[in-house]
Amino acid sequence: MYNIIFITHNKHKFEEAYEKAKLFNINLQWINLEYEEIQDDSLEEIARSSCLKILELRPDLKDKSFFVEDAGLFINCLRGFPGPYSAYVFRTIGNWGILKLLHDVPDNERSAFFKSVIAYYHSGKIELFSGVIQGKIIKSLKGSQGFGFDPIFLPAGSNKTFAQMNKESKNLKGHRGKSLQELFTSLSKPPSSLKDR
Ligand code: ITT
Repeated sequence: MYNIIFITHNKHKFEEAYEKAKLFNINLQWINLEYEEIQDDSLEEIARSSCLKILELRPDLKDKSFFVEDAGLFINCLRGFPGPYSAYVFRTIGNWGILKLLHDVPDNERSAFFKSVIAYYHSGKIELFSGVIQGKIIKSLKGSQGFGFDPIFLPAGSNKTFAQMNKESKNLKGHRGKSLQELFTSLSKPPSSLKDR
């Protein structure tokens, strides 16, 4: 059984990842660590630099395998806002603030996507994995599961928001489920079939 560590202070993110890891027979451990995240327009840069920051703070993790994950909601009619600034925007204006910003925007112009980027550290290297889910911002909050922007995000082809789905269904469709799938699949491959290792 593979042991890896997910470093996040977000319990919901860990729970989603834990569920997914079980399917791959991976034992996922949680380190709930607060660290300073850089501000950048790219989730990839933020995730990569978080790994480096963590190694500075916790040199004992140099010999371990761990990952961080950075995610954001990108609303097309707002030119990708809040994107990499999603945590700040959620803390400040929240779901109601987003609904207010989109108040006059018609149904066919409310498209948005979530993106998740994982930076996985092992043996002195960092590898990136990502996942995207397309959908749209609905006009009111629906559902009570999940976290963050889940109640206002309707994935394409679904009649339920992420907040109306259980973790398993969100993981099957969602951005984080997809980036985790990429990471865990790469870990499950025999070493000889892995490129650049
Ligand atoms: P860590 O950085 O400690 O992992 P975080 O909560 O700050 O936790 P992110 O920076 O990745 O996580 O996410 C930024 C925000 O985007 C997050 O606080 C949520 O409001 C929102 N978000 C991210 N993933 C989401 C999801 O799956 N569903 C709903 N909202 C999400």
